[in-house]
Amino acid sequence: MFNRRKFIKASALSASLLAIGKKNALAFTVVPNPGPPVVISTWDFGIPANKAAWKVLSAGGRALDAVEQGVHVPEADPKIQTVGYGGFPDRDGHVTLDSCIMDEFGNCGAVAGMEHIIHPISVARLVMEKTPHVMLVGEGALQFALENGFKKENLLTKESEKAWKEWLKTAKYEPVMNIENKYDKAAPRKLPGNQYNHDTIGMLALDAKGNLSGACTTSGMAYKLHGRVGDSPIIGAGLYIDNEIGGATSTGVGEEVIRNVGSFLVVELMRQGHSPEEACKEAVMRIIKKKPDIAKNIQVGFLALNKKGEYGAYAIQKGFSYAVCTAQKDDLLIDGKSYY
Ligand code: SD4
Repeated sequence: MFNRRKFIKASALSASLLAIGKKNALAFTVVPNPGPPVVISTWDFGIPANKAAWKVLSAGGRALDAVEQGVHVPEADPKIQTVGYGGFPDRDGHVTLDSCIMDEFGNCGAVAGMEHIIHPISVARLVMEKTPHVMLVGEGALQFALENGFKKENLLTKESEKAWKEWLKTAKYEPVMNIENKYDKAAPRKLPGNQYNHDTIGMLALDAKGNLSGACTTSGMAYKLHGRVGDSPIIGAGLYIDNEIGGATSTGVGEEVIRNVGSFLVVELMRQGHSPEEACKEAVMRIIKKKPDIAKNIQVGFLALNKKGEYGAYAIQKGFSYAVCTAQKDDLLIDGKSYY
């Protein structure tokens, strides 16, 4: 039977979805198949990261090695305050890192809330290769890393400590979007005192043999509650690879990605025949549909690469960038437009 109240509610929802969709949500390119090898990764810092991955891929190396080497670049860069060394700490001043990795056989490994190790992605890989488990957290992850020869380091740089102390004056927790997008003049990337941000590197690679792997690594949301874990180390949320179909990764407010099992969803949508971009768009629209009021004020972006080497992305808000490296080009795409 026709239910007027339901109809009005549905119309209001569609109107608000449309409003968010029209104003902000963005499609990022339908990409012709460049063929393998291909590596793509989130945000501007994906450019140097892709270069490191490309060294492995262009030499005929394995996608798994490429993504590990690739994300090592932002993990070790203290100027990138959202990944690895130099990452913003949590509310209590601890730099806690979340990472995961997945290979062409469906093997995966992850660490969450781990302190003191510059390359959490390599610890995640070791969890995958040397243990029967998928994820280690906190103290246990650190213990495992140290037992396996990783060095204990102080990851809190002077700059991030200064920003944290500045933040403590008001201690207002409010994620702000897209600060890594430094090439896009329109993007609201320069934050007052660099106080809040949330930019992860998610990387997907297809090697010359046609195999896929992915990595995702972050210091998570700046000034998060101690113990908070986002989507980035969670297989299916921050990263998913199915070597028959493709891979996906995410960036942005992890809670919404976890609630929608975002990266798994994107891969499953590609399995149903959607292009990488369409699949990312549908995953974004589900987030918007479920929580239109929250979606207005947050960023979530998905990036996907299929088995043929086609790639695409979609984000709730403007300003999402991703880097692409193939034999034909090295590019940065900002809101679907090539920067170079
Ligand atoms: C998180 N998704 O911890 C991560 C943070 C981030 O772009 O991406 N940012 O929720």
